[in-house]
Amino acid sequence: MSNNAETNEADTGDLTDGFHLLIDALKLNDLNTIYGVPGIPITDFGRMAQAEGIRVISFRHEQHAGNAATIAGFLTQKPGICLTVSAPGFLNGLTALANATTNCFPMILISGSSEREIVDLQQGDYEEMDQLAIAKPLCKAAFRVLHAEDIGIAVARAIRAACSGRPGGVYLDLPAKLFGQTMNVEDGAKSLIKVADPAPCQIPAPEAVARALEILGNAKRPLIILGKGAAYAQADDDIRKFVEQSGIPYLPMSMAKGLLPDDHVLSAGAARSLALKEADVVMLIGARLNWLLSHGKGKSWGVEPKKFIQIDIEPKEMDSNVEITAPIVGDIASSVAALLAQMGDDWSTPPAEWTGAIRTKVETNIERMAPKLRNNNVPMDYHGALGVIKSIIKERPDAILVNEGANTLDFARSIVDMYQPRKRLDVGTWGVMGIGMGFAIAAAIETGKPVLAVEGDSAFGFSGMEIETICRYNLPICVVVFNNNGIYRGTDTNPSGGDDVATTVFVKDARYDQMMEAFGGVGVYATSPDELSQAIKEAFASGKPTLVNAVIDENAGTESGRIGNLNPQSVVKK
Ligand code: ADP
Ligand code: TZD
Ligand code: MG
Repeated sequence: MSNNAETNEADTGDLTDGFHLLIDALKLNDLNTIYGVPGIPITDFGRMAQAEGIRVISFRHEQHAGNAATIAGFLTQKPGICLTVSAPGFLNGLTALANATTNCFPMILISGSSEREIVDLQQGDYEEMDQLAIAKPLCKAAFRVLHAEDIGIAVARAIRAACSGRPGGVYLDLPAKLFGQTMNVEDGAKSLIKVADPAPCQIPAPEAVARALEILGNAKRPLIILGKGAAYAQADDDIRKFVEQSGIPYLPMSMAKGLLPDDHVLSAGAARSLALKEADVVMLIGARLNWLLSHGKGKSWGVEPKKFIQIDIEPKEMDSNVEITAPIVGDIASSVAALLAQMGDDWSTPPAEWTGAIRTKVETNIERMAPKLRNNNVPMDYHGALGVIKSIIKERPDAILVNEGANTLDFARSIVDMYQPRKRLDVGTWGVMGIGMGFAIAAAIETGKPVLAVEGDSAFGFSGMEIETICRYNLPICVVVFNNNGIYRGTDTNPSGGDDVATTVFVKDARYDQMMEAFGGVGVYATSPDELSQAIKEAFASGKPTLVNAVIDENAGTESGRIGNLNPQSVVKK
């Protein structure tokens, strides 16, 4: 303990401690919700935080609390806070911390830890682990606080690290002893920091903007790709204005859907292959040229060389996969505003031949898909079931759609139109299963909007126990489990002919709806599109926690959904 934190007994009336300094530091920075799991040494901290008006949402497993914090960060631009106990709880939270960093979402994992002296001498403390060292490679920054007087600084640094530049995960290590350290109240208050401007604008260089406009203006077949960085930036009006004034067709990445409505006349969503293949200039706004865009090269990008323009706050992102002819390093809000300001009245929209070709393709593809989406097959296929979800989101564009699975994800992404920004939350950059219930819970808590979680039966299983959390907090969440009896399909057989079932299949006709009923929620067993539609509508109307077990034809899916090509192939013939 430092001198400042040392106090004598006579002062007890005017004392504060580590518990309260942390609560005050969070509140001072408008961080009013904590997602976590209680236990030594943070149980009392959770209680005190609740007593002091912070909303503390207790989960059944830290990974889901961490996922909730992560998506809260995406939705609000404030770091989501996840609170875990030492070693095993901390480790359970790490996947979410790493996922936050990978997806560029601001999040702070705060974990209690064991006593430094014992950990460092490896003397076998309760839940001993050198957590700081383990967290470091998985986040943007990691800090340990040893003195109560440093809590204010540590929280400020954590916020800045999470939100500024490219956002990401931050780890804050709080050894048990810290919480009980005392300090004079006034000195304590003075030690806290209200972070001014946690995500400072990064204004792009005017030359960079001019270079980009020059290339874009001379393009014959330009394309804009909007990524989840653009959705995160909350520059919705300017992004829409820029797309519309430029007259350039755009493709939204998964979580950028709805930034402009998917039925917008410039949306190339339903002509993705054509747009990527044929474009001569591609402008990326908050989207990386990673695996989700085939690294900007190869078959899906056509034969003709392209020029790339990229807006990103992270300078090192430029040229990471292919040459970026016109990098615009800056925050998206400032960069798009600068583009609009420099575009000028003489801007000429792209040749009608290009926009017309895309439009025609979009219309043909939508027309071709329409009858499939209206099919009434029982058991349902993905199209029949998602046709229902598509209509429901059209009626309730303010609802938030959470989505994970393989076929369940890929079909939903292309079939279900989104109309408002940040309404589609999914597996993100990693394609990670298990985000479902954590994302759904945070979406409901942070926005107060109805949430529809469309989940593969495997995907749901990763976070399924959190439906108890949903019921406990009585959240307006409707979970729809696309139950095809397994991973990708329910039809695989054991190649050895042995008694064990195949590795990808589950118990047949499992009743996930009955799980929800076990916790007092509404469970519905739906076999037809009509039943599915009615169940979701009732859930939205009542706001009650609901789980619809949607029976999907176990033959309907394909291996790995749309990314089966990523599976390695064995050369051994057996
Ligand atoms: P998607 O998966 O939708 O293609 P990515 O996660 O690959 O999107 O890319 C998001 C990009 O957005 C990241 O490179 C990140 O640095 C960038 N980014 C995030 N927020 C901002 C912002 N406010 N301004 C500029 N770039 C941002
Ligand atoms: N574990 C984690 C954490 N993330 C993963 N992505 C996987 C495993 C592998 N995986 C996928 O990529 S999709 C998926 C797994 C297990 C589940 C697909 O089955 P589903 O969806 O039931 O959710 P469909 O509709 O049956 O295809
Ligand atoms: Mg499945």
